[in-house]
Parts: sequence; structure tokens; C-alpha cells
Amino acid sequence: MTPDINPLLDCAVAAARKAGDHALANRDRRREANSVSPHDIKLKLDVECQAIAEGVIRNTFPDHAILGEEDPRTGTAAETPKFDPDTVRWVIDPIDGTVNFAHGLPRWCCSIGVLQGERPVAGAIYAPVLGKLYTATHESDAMCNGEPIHVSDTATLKQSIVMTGVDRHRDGSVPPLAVFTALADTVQRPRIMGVAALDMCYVAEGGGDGYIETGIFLWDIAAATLIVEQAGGKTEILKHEPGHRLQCLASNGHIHAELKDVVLRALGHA
Ligand code: LIP
Repeated sequence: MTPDINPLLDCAVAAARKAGDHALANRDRRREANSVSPHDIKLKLDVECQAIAEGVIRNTFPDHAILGEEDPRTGTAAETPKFDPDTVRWVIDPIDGTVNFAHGLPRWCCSIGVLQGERPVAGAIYAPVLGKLYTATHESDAMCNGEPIHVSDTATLKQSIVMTGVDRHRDGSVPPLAVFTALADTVQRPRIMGVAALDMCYVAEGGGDGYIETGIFLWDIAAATLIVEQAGGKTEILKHEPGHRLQCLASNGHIHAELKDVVLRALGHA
């Protein structure tokens, strides 16, 4: 059964705002870490913000499933389970762009996606320093701060800005900048800004034309894929890997096939 969508969106917005505002109010604690690895950092504020978002969701929907980036059980699963098409699941990235946040850069956000089965049905992405709240449901337009947004009409890859990341493939088979290098030869400008959810929101509002990461996670993109689609764009999961890891491509639709072709070539698949 399809759940009533507006209460889900309202709750996603409330959770994203409360968690994001907590991170903002505690910016002076941004370097307090639970662990630091060569290319990543796990912050105390990540865990606090996730607990805050979960609290908001559980208050309204105590029976719904929650998948959070900072949950100690998350990411250890060898296989990502398939969900019943009626199951409602909340997918939380409490601070996407953690490294940006830890260094005091303004580009970070809290992302809350609501999935029914495998399908995103509502999402909210809140970037407190930028003062932006992106929202969408599967029944309504994508919005930024309550105003409808739309993807660009850029027609070719060579006229496009495409955002990507530094993708460390688990098996080491592809160099971390393989896709970036291929894009640099093809698009007007590639960009690495370190926040998947916001990269995709830029595609949704037409500031960028495409986004590709080949080592990203469900919590980074759950809300953003819906926002791109409802803004008139196209998203595609090129590959599912264990532990909620994905290869995700998003675009304004016009450049989709061309972008996918460049990516697959860079990965050695074409
Ligand atoms: C980050 C992403 C970023 C990606 C990083 C990382 P986190 O998420 O948003 O775009 O390149 O590898 O996954 O860890 O800051 O939530």
C-alpha cells in the first residue's frame, strides 16, 4: 500500500533541519573524531546528528526501518538485503561532506531519503551554511526553499559541467581518478566538490549538468536521486555492490547516454 506522502516529507524535513542545525550550532567541535583513516574521518557530530534525525523519525513513525551511515551495524553486511515493496525505510546521511565540514568548508548537508521497497518516495537535503533546503516526493516537483527547480537544457557533454569524486575501488582495478581524467578530456569542466547529495542537487537545479561516482553509498544518494528525477533529470544505478555501495550516474537527461558511454569506457567496460 502506498503511504500518505506529505507526513513522510514533513518528517524528513524536520529530521534534516534538526540534525543539520545541531551540526551548525556545534561547528567549533567539528574536528572531534571517533576515528581517522587515510582518506576519511568519522566525527562525534556525525553520530550525534544521526541520533537526532532518528529521534525525530521514531517519534512519528516508530515502526519504520532506519538505515543510517553512522549506525555501527551499517556497512558490515556482506550483501544488501532486498526489501519487500511495501516496507518503508528511512536512509540517513547525517553529515554528507564530512571532510568538508571537518575542515570548515561550507559545502556539507544532512540528507534524509524515504524508500518504499527499493523506490525513493520522499527526500529532504538541508545545507545549513548555504541556507538551502531541497525537497521532493514521487508525486510532486523538486523544490529548493519552496520554489520549483529544474535541470539544465545543456545538450552535449562538451558544454557540460560534470561533478564526480575520488573513487577508491575496493579491488584496486581502476585508478581513483580514472573517471575524472576521462571527463577532463571530454566535458567543459569536471568538478570534485566532495558532497554527493549536493552535487546531485546542483544537477537538479541546473547549476551542473551531470554527476557520476563509482564508489558511493545508498545514504549519499537516496534523497538526491528522487530530487533529480522530480526536477526532470535522469538517474541510473550502474552497479550495486555489497554493503550498500553503488555506482550512480545522474544527469539532465540530454547528456545521459553520452556521459554513461564515457564512464563505461573509463572503467574498461566498453
Ligand atoms: C562523501 C560523499 C562524497 C564522496 C566521498 C564520501 P560522506 O560522503 O558525499 O561525494 O566522494 O567519498 O562518500 O562520507 O561525507 O558522508
